[in-house]
Amino acid sequence: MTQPASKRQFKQATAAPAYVRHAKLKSWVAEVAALTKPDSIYWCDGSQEEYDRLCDEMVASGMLIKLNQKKRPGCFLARSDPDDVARMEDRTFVCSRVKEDAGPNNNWVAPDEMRSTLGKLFDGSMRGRTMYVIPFSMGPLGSHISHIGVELTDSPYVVVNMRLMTRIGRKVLDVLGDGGNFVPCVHSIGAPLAPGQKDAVWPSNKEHKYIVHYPETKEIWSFGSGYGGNALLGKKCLALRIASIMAREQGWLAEHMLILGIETPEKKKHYIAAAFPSACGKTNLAMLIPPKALSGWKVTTVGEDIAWVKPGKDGRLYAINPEAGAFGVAPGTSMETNPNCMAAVTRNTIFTNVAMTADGDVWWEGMTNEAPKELIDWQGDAWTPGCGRNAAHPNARFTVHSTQIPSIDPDWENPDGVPISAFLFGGRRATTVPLVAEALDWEHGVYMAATMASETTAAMVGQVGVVRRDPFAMLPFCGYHFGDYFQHWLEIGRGVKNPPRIFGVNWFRRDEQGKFMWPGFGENMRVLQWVVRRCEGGDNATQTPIGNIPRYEDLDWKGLEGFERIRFEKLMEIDNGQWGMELKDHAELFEKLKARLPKELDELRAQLAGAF
Ligand code: SAT
Ligand code: MN
Repeated sequence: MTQPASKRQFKQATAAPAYVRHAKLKSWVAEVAALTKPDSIYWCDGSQEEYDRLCDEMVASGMLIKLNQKKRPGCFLARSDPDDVARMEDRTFVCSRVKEDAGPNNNWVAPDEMRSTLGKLFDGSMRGRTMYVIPFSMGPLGSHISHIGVELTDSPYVVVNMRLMTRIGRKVLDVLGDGGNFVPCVHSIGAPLAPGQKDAVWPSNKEHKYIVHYPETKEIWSFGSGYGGNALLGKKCLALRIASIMAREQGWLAEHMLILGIETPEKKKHYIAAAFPSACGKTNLAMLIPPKALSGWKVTTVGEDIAWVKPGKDGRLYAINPEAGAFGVAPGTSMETNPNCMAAVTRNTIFTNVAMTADGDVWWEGMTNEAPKELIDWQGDAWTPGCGRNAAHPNARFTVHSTQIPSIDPDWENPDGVPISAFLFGGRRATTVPLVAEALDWEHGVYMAATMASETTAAMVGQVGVVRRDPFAMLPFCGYHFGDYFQHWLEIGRGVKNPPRIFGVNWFRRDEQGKFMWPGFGENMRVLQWVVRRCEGGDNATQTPIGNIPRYEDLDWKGLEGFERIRFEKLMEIDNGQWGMELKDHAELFEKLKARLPKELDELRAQLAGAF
């Protein structure tokens, strides 16, 4: 019996399918295959049938566990290697020709030296495996803001996640045509298989890990890790590090920002883009449901991690979400904190490193008040409450397509993007930084964003809870010198007639007992409301040295009347002593960047220092 063409092709064909017309793409794929020596090459068409087949194969190999299909139809669980659970910032490199161009914010190795190191590691690294060719579009297919990449990978887990996170397959090659530009992305887990060798459930390279970007040639090479931002190369590698470089060259912005829509009771629509470091609540804010008492206000989701922002002809900035899905943090997500997200992950979702219940459902810390009596933890071991271990890894994730988010905005795929009224910048700060402050002008807003800081989270390998400067929430993602990046931001704002207003926010301030002072989650709507009213020209603020802030009476307290004025004032306090120290920290950051720091920012710092 003859098999359908797609079946026959799988794991056998090494020649590109007839529909691939791009000669340069074909020769590059052949070149990488000659280096990495996979058993076969498979061109992903992006179909549902292909996705299902790859999932079935991973279930057979043990890489995926099929969850209870009655409770979670179309859902799977992956358990990673315990050493491969997050982005690795110290293994991430920007290899520009000139070291200064990468800036002190990036690890740098000379490109020739890196190419020689990687050449050895990639030599034969796909032996015994299939090399998948994944053409993908970041942004709606054919949008003038979108860019195409092609990822070559030996991980089927990467293929299925890329299908949820981006637009992949044949339709992308149709847009690419026979000569279009694409960003070449090569990924190998770095675990070749000898004939007959049994595969690990989550293969990766224990010794060597490299996530490498070449700015001048716009290439990405990633070796040794199969996890998240290290392996799904469309995300942080292309859509932020490489895109930030392209954006500077071409006059736009690639940012670590969610995008949300707000409809006011007057039916006016505003869009806000907000930058927060990884695992600081971008997904929750993007999917926020306003408190019932604030009737008439509606929030919709355009994106939850990345925004590409371009000046429009009307003098405003327009943003697209380059992704098509969410790779969100599971722990802490619940019906209380994010009901939209809980609804999104009821089906067709890939979970990574969450715990499994006895009946094949998922669980993570914070999902319910009480933990189930027994679980299988993220490493596959029996778990009971009080055993002293986490059931889910703190950076456990779900991958889900955007169309499953109930709050998805009708314009989320608008190829022209959505007009941005405000940019928000926020970190996790236990002290010093008030709930919200509006920058006095664009320059001051750039200063605010440039000097923001946040406590570190489990999204990257390293110590959790340490305050570090994370300008624009881009510290791990800006592909070039931060001084040049600040300058680019200054120029973008000066170049448009109606730039968005800029705000700093902090949902995470704590009281003397260490408790969060602000309820956060849905209640953040009150801050968004104030932001919208500011954008509409409202006279609802008072000026301080660090920006315009709301007075108690400027926020809508309907439904939260118990939040007293005295508590609010504590939450908004601008303490001279704390700000004196804060400004010393700003000076320290600027000292590191001084070779390329725009002088306006240092002038603003000096002015501010005089106020405290
Ligand atoms: O691992 S990812 O970079 O994809 C997620 C994150 O850290 O934001
Ligand atoms: Mn992120």
